[in-house]
Amino acid sequence: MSIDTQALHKKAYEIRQRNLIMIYEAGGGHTGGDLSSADILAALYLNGVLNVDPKNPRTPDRDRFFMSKGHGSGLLYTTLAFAGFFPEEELATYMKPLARLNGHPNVHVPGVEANTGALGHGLPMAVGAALAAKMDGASWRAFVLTGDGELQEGSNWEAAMAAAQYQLDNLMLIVDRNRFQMVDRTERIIGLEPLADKWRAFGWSVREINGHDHAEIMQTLTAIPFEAGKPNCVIAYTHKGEGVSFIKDRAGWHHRVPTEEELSAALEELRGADR
Ligand SMILES: Cc1ncc(C[n+]2csc(CCOP(=O)(O)OP(=O)(O)O)c2C)c(N)n1
Ligand SMILES: [Mg+2]
Repeated sequence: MSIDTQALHKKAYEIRQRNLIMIYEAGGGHTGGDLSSADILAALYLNGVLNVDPKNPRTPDRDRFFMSKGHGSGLLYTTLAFAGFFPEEELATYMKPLARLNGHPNVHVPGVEANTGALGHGLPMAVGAALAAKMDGASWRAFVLTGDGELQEGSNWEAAMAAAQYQLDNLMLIVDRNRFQMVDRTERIIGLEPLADKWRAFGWSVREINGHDHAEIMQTLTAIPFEAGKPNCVIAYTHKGEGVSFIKDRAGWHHRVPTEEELSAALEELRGADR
């Protein structure tokens, strides 16, 4: 690990800790999926993958990021706060009445590009954004993170065809391939494999990575475009609940909130890995 990736690993574990506290205080949230995407979000926002300015979040030439797995709003907000888009203290208002930190991403929050969470809509939006950049001759890129279960939504595959048709090599889809959806493993509900081959067949350039390895994440996300004229797909193999042994790979933790005892045990584990 280089110095940079070590620092990023530490940040991702700090995000996980703050995120779990937020879910506990709110009495709601999506624990397993937040923990699985934390390393990817940390790389995007805290290590310069996305060209965004927290002090000027609407600057026209910014990269656009769509959190298509919008149930991960807690993770998105925590990362945006860590990146400086709004004060960390606001995280205490997550899911509180009249607060803007809603249970799914809300465009009124600085840094949030779109309201998402009805699964299957982030990729279509990102395709539109990437096409707009091409039509404007602009150099910004569109990134989107989907869940793997989310890919069972047919809208993704319509968007996939459009992206290839328009040669959107300024578009990057990252799939959080944690192999679980809400109640069970994806392959036991509507199987996705061979997932990489499906994207290739749809005309995309595909790379498969360990979604918890910061060196691999950084190398891959900064390599856009993988091939001129082709949209980019990163299948990031992750674990739902990564970082906490009693949450990891357990379907029951999709949206379970930790008890006080579970929270302190989880924080202790996360602090131990925070090196
Ligand atoms: C259209 C739609 N259907 C159902 C839901 C309810 N829902 C929220 S999360 C989820 C499971 C998503 O699984 P996955 O995409 O694999 O996400 P992750 O494992 O990263 O949490 C479901 C069914 C939704 N938000 N939107
Ligand atoms: Mg999943």
